[in-house]
Amino acid sequence: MTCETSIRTTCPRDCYDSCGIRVVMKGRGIDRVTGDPEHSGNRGSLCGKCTLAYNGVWRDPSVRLKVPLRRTGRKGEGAFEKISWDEALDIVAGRLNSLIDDGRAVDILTAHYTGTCSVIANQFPMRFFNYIGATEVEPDSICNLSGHIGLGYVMGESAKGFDPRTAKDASCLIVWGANPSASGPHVDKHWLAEFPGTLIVIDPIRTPTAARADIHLRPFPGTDAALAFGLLHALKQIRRLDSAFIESHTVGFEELEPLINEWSPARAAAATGVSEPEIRTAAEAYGAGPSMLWLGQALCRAPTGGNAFRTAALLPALTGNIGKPGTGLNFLNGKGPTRGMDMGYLGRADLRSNDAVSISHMDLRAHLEAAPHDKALLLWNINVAASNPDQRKLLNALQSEDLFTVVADLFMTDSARYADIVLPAASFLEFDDIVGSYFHLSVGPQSKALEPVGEALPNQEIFRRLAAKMGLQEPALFEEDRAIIEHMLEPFGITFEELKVRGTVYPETEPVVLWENLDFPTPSGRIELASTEAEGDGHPRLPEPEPLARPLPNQLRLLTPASEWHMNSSYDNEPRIRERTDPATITLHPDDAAARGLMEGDEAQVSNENATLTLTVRVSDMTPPGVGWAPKGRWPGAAGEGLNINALNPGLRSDMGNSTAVHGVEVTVRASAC
Ligand SMILES: Nc1nc2c(c(=O)[nH]1)N[C@H]1C(S)=C(S)[C@@H](COP(=O)(O)OP(=O)(O)OC[C@H]3O[C@@H](n4cnc5c(=O)[nH]c(N)nc54)[C@H](O)[C@@H]3O)O[C@H]1N2
Ligand SMILES: Nc1nc2c(c(=O)[nH]1)N[C@H]1C(S)=C(S)[C@@H](COP(=O)(O)OP(=O)(O)OC[C@H]3O[C@@H](n4cnc5c(=O)[nH]c(N)nc54)[C@H](O)[C@@H]3O)O[C@H]1N2
Ligand code: SF4
Ligand SMILES: [Mo]
Repeated sequence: MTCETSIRTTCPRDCYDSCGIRVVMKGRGIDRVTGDPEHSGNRGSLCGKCTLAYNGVWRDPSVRLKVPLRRTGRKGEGAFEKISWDEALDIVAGRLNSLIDDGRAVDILTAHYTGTCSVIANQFPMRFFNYIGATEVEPDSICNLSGHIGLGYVMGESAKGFDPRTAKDASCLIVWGANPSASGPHVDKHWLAEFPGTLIVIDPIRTPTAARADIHLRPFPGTDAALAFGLLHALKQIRRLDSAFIESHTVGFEELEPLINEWSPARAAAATGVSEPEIRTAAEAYGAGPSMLWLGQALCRAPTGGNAFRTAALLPALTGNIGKPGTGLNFLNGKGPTRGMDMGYLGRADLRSNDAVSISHMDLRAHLEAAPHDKALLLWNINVAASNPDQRKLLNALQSEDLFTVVADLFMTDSARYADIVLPAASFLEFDDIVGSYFHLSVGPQSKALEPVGEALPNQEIFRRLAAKMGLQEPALFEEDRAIIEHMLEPFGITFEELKVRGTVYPETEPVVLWENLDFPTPSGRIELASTEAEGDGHPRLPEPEPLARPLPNQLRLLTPASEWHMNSSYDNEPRIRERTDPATITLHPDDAAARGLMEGDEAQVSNENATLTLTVRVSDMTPPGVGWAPKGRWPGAAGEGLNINALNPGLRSDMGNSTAVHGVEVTVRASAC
């Protein structure tokens, strides 16, 4: 009989939950990957998608990339031959060295994001790219950069939120533009379900999270700032603005106040579609306090997303809901700002000898099309062919024979099909690392449970070997994982061996009150309601209430947020997930469906000037009139058109940081011809 043993590890996906995982071993192999019953966040379960993927394609050698590959056919065709690591790295090193020798290091582009969020595999390769002086495609520009910038103007810091454990002290929580029922299912199932006070969800869609709320406000997408001003007006009327806090800890109230006065709840109701009584009820609940505010990542993915963040942050700032138990706001909890981890050590920006250059994901396609055409593009932890806007043109740009593309991934993704060289990456079950949650203030081990499949290597090892092939001498490029892990754990006084035994730990055992000292790293040292810094960057001095224009009649705003069954585009190649998610759908309000003669199950043509997709219609009032809902995450190559929902996004930019405004996309929907 073979005895079962188990290994504790942590899920490193880009997810609010950061679940504790128990890998049950039988002999030397994995029997099953399950949730860690002792983890306070997930309490023994994993989400459906990870349960299927980690016990499916992620461990299936017949699906994983196992050896380096060299392209033999046309780009995009998917024809490759096996080569050795030596050959593959020789080819890549040769191309990169020749660009560097010609003084063209900036024509080496690195695009990466959160395929894995374990700290070394997520950041260490940037040592290599910093050292050689490559151009970085700004990672957050595909996700939430506008939110970071907008919130930064107000608070001076965007990656320091509330400690979810202080929820026990709160009487009200607003979840604004987040849908944890999909994006953080255990936060939703446990933390939110157990929230002791009034839960307000602000989301145009009646998500499962919104359906459970005490109050669900449904502003039309892009009208959040008007709603925030209406709430502030109502709070002022019921004398819930905290004059003493405003006086001591903020600047600019006298400039802001006239705008608040102008935006009565009635005016905000007309602009947003949320009724005046709903605005007043929500203001009363939030104003009673202590109150918390969760700013979801979708809130900043609108053309006015940076402004929406600035405006929403006025709620805690003007009601004094900050720096006390049960208060505060949370966008993301950065591991550096909230746990003292030395994140800069991983990527070592100081190794650069040239000025850092970066471009936005919104400009990637145009940048590839522009001369010189013989650039090098290295993609790791990312699947641009599925996730980026301007999909048709991007795929076209990736087809250029002049471009030299290298993709490191676990799977033959659509992006990998366009690569000249494909490198097999090891999964989180196959190497040690550290995972820090971006919601909870916890840190967990990523523990190696088995040898990498085939010849796959962790990201960090791929770039160590490439640096060696290129003849680079800088010792930092070769630092071993164990030394890095020790360095990263220094603030916690715990060894990696201890962390693996204990599983997820909270460096601070008691709930932390973030911003307790009320010292804000803004230019004034106070919360900036009016911002000279924003003005200097070309933005309005004050947050603006004006809503985004509604779509033209006959058009719908398209929302494409997180799906319950996908992790961005990861997992679309898991057959049991496909079964649950096929066909690709768009959900329409009954009135919008009826106006187009569409019924449940019909095929519709969803189009704009960029593309036309065929999607199956779902009819439900979970979607408000004027909005279509079609979650992200499908592989373009899996659809008949070879495109996914991102073919409909021309690369819309938000108001700040040249960052994505994917939720500003507009489409027409009509019945497919019989
Ligand atoms: N329409 C629409 N588009 C969106 C969004 C939206 O809301 N709507 N959201 C945007 C957002 S928020 C984001 S963050 C981006 C995300 O977009 P991406 O960063 O492209 O995320 P994924 O599609 O999950 O691709 C990550 C890839 O990393 C691979 N991977 C996993 N682990 C490893 C590893 O250890 N090493 C390597 N080398 N690879 C690994 C996975 O197999 C996967 O192919 O998409 C954006 N695109
Ligand atoms: N299952 C799963 N989990 C994920 C991901 C995934 O793809 N799948 N992706 C991960 C990543 S990269 C990220 S960034 C996070 C994102 O996770 P969240 O922060 O939850 O953000 P989204 O899922 O993009 O959207 C959340 C909600 O915002 C609403 N929304 C859209 N536009 C607006 C608006 O203008 N105003 C308001 N008030 N609401 C709006 C949408 O209807 C949606 O229900 O999730 C992470 N977790
Ligand atoms: S993706 Fe999120 S919910 Fe699923 S196992 Fe990982 S951390 Fe948990
Ligand atoms: Mo994201």
